[in-house]
Amino acid sequence: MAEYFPSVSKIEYEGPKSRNPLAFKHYNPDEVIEGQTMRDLFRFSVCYWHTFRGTGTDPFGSATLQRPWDDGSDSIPNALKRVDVAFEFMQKLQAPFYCWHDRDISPEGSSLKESNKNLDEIAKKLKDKQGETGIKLLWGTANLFSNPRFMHGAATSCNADVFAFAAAQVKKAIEVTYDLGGENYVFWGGREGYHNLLNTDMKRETDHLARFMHMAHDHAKSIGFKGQFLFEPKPKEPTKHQYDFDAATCLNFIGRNGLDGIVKLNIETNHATLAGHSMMHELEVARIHNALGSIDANTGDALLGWDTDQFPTDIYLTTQMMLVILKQNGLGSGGTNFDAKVRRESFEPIDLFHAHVGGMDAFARGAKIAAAIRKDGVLDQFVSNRYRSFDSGIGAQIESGKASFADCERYMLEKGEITGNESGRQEYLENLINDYM
Ligand code: XLS
Ligand code: NI
Ligand code: NI
Repeated sequence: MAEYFPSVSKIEYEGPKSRNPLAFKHYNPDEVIEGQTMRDLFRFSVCYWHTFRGTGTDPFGSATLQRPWDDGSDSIPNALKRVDVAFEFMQKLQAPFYCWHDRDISPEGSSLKESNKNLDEIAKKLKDKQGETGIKLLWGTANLFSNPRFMHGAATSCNADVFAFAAAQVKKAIEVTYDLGGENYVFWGGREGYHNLLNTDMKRETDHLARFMHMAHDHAKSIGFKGQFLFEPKPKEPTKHQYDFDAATCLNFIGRNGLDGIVKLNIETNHATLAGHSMMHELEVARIHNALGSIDANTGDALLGWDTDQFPTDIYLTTQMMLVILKQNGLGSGGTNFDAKVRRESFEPIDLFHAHVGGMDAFARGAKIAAAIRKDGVLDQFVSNRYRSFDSGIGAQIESGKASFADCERYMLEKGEITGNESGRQEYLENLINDYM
């Protein structure tokens, strides 16, 4: 069989002293962190769209990326060949998972029927390759944003036909995800949002989105698909205002529409920062609501205001992320999916390896640092000590719901003035984290 990355052999762990750019310095799949192997902790995943369909186009220029195996066509033979490329890449990278949109893996046909047939044909090969290599599907999703029919949105389109088309497409994507043993199914809002309220019935649109998710869940149940549903927040792009703005907005939507326990969140770093949040904030919002399902690992650029989807290399960022993820003992059925693309100037196939190897190592280092911080317990102790006034007395009565406003008044009238305010020690704690870096 043809080899598509002939200059690369399997990427191995060589340890922190290695200077081999195509070796892991920190990601050691069998090394145990807080009771689980790095392999199980991260569940690294390669995304099909950026990695095997990215061309390097931007609004100002055409394709730059050299992909010698790809004839550029959206044909079945090309799609079949890409499957070989993808599995060779993932195997050499030691990535245990991958993800796709339906239209990344197979060409859209001239009718829904033909598109479904194409999808089946490619899925058959994906299934064979999964069996051959042991690589698994982390999640599937449907592309409900590229085709012009979705110009007004998909589930939130003003056109009921578009809703129906999207429903049919998601039905099929869930079925294929199920058939391939996918462990999750993702809903990212694509064009579910608006550009101008003057032409938009927001109430109707968001109600339709909720209906759509219930219909998806009903269908998943009816076929026996038990994978986790994940909602992926993003505040803007392509629309000015996306309905799945951030973790808190999505959780409100989930709770208000009876989707609690059905839908968790897939949190993406660059989307967090676009929403004006840190990734750590978004992860923590999801975690405390028992909704942190999976992550799309990438990073934005501090100086750019859009979704640049760069590979994560910032160890401070991955440390913060792993502090939250370790708190919930990993990502369950979720994983760490590199929803990231190489820059259009990084046009050689080998750059795909550099990008992923660096991202995996950045997470491994972040996890080691976070685990060391957690092991010493200084941070946790500081935080629990900071709230100790709620452990007894009036604080405990407030937390347990036993104290009324009148009780608080009685307490304060007797006491006269508060006691117990202490320094928040932010600078001390920031220095403390640096001591572990
Ligand atoms: C786009 C999103 C998308 C989802 C999957 O910004 O990140 O790639 O992850 O539809
Ligand atoms: Ni994403
Ligand atoms: Ni993104």
